[in-house]
Amino acid sequence: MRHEAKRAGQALLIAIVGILVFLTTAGPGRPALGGPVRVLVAFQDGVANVAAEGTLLARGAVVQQQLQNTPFTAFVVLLPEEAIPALGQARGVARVERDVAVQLLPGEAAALGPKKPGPISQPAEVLPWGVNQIDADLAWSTSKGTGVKVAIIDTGISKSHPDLAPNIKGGTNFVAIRGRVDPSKWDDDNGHGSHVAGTVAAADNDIGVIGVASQASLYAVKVLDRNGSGSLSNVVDGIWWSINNNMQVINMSLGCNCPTGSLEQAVNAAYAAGIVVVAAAGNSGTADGSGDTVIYPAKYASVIAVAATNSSNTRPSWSSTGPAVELAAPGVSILSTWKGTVYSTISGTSMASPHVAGSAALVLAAPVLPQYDLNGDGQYSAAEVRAALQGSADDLGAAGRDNLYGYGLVDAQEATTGVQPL
Ligand SMILES: [Ca+2]
Ligand SMILES: [Ca+2]
Ligand SMILES: [Ca+2]
Ligand SMILES: [Ca+2]
Repeated sequence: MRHEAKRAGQALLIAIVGILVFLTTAGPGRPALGGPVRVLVAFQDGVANVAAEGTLLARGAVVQQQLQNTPFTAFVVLLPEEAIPALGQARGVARVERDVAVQLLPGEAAALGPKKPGPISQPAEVLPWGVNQIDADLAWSTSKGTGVKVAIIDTGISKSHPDLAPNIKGGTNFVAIRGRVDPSKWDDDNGHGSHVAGTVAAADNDIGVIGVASQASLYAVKVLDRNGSGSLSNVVDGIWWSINNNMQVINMSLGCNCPTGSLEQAVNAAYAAGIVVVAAAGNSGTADGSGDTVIYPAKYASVIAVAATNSSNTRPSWSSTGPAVELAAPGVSILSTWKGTVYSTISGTSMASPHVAGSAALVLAAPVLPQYDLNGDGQYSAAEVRAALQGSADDLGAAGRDNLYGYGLVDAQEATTGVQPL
């Protein structure tokens, strides 16, 4: 019922938005005044939709959409920038934040992938170098991540790809097409999300590639459009969807320089709910590796920030650095699945992150190792999976944890089996 009410309300509000004409006050030589900005308004627990909408309308906010998965009422609205502070003070309002753009990371645009459909016949299966480099293949006699639920918060996942289809178990969509959001339209129209999904869990058959966890269950959470663009509010809604749908691992190969309370709250809630949250550290590194260039959400303490390495276990100059970097994984010239039925080789920390997400899936489906079962209850919590990934990582660069590689190269074999490769 609540869901139906939300949808009906949304339809009405979209109609209202449709008849509005926004006046711009910008003129030659004058700064824009009073132009509406997109903001995410989260209400305190227990504030009902009707009360929330009344508060918004009274302050001139025009509702664009309602978040569908948050345990509290939240709307995306258009509002003059100068009205933000007053709305933030209104009764029942928890936070008001700019609904900034969230994107694929620089250098990972769709144009990098093949544009035409590939051949009908599929290529013979190969083991991608990155999957080999982290010794995932040496973990497979112990675990293939069977049935572990991994949410890919990205551009969708190709429904038709024969190397992904066996492991795709569901999905949802937050991207509007012609003003309408259809949750069933999570097919990938960009390619990036399918690439990430393939590194996590491309099937072990006789075609294409093999993912780190070839029997994990993939869930497409489409928050980025065909150009790789999306909004903070959709990422936040996607994280809450993942919590509500009992995901065990979240991969976010996306981000921005956008610290916001709503994003931090969502990833913290996911981690508290037992989800291993993994994200790309960013492609904003400096040549000498100086500076703190890790993006959000990777930068939050509840998220595993993953930097990139090449086949020589060295950081490419674009891989972001800083105290938040937790692990490193292959991110240069990574072969994986693409949209439609084809394959693509691309680079980025977006490609590194799913090597770690897949490794987390392997650990979650493996027998519990006493050295990582910190509280001795015979199960792995998200924090214990994290401890396993950190504790087994192979140190790179400066001795011990550092700002370029974190704890080092993720070691899927040792994290899963307890056996350190030779
Ligand atoms: Ca395959
Ligand atoms: Ca435990
Ligand atoms: Ca190791
Ligand atoms: Ca190190």
